[in-house]
Amino acid sequence: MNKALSALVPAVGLLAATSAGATTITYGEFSDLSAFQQNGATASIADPVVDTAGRTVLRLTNSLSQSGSAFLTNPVSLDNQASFSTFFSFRISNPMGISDGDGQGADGIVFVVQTVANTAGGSGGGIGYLGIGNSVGIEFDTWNNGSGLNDPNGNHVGINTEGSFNGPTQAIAQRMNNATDWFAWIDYSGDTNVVEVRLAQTNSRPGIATLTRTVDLVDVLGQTDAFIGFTSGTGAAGGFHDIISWTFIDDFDPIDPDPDPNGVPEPGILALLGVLALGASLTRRHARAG
Ligand SMILES: [Ca+2]
Ligand SMILES: [Ca+2]
Ligand SMILES: [Ca+2]
Repeated sequence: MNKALSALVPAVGLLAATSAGATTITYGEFSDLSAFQQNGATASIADPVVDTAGRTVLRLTNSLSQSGSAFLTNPVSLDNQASFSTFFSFRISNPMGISDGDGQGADGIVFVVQTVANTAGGSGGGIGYLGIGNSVGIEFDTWNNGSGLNDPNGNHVGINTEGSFNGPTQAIAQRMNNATDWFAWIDYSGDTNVVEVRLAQTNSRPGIATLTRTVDLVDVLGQTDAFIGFTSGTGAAGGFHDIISWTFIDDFDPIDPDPDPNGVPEPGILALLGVLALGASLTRRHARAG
């Protein structure tokens, strides 16, 4: 209950208006969870949580047979054609309980956009998302529940609506239960109604989306105010499900914290590289002359 009350305090310091009028919410770490409504198992996990890498994280679940979630108490306004871009890193560690085809640990994490802040959905294969209506949920699912929950295997991403695992899904080759950092990007354009999800093991934004789905977000939500956050679930298998960092922009503005050094540089960078190359050339000539 204390958590619920403290979550009513707005996180003024975390909000920053951009030049385009969009709002950016950034958590580089999670030592202050006062802006969150924590539900279910997440509310029962004492804060702050420091992971084995010394980082203060948002731990959603930490044991077997849990359902938990954390949503920002203040809704975001999706007035910019309902578009948004978000980027977060997560880690799933300490696998426990039984195993599926790819090994131990379950059930994953879901990034959720919905219309209320104080809910957590079904445990286990529900990943804390099952049953949350008027929602879009991007799942990072680590347990194979089979066709009953539309799981293609035990390690995949999916883009769902209405608290139902209604797909599509994309299998991920490397186990997400591997206790390393994962990086996820979710972008939604209200102009095209396309949700794009990207998943990588580095923080360089992949050029190609891992999975896409056409969704009319405002139609699904029934409103433009939305609560954003994360859910998780565990069952006879479990693990520590941690969000390490998170950025959310209430406009279509794809985030790339570490542009690919092998990619095509910006024109300004090309000019700088030209100056550096000239300098290097002059240095070589000088060296030869000496
Ligand atoms: Ca599953
Ligand atoms: Ca699934
Ligand atoms: Ca699995």
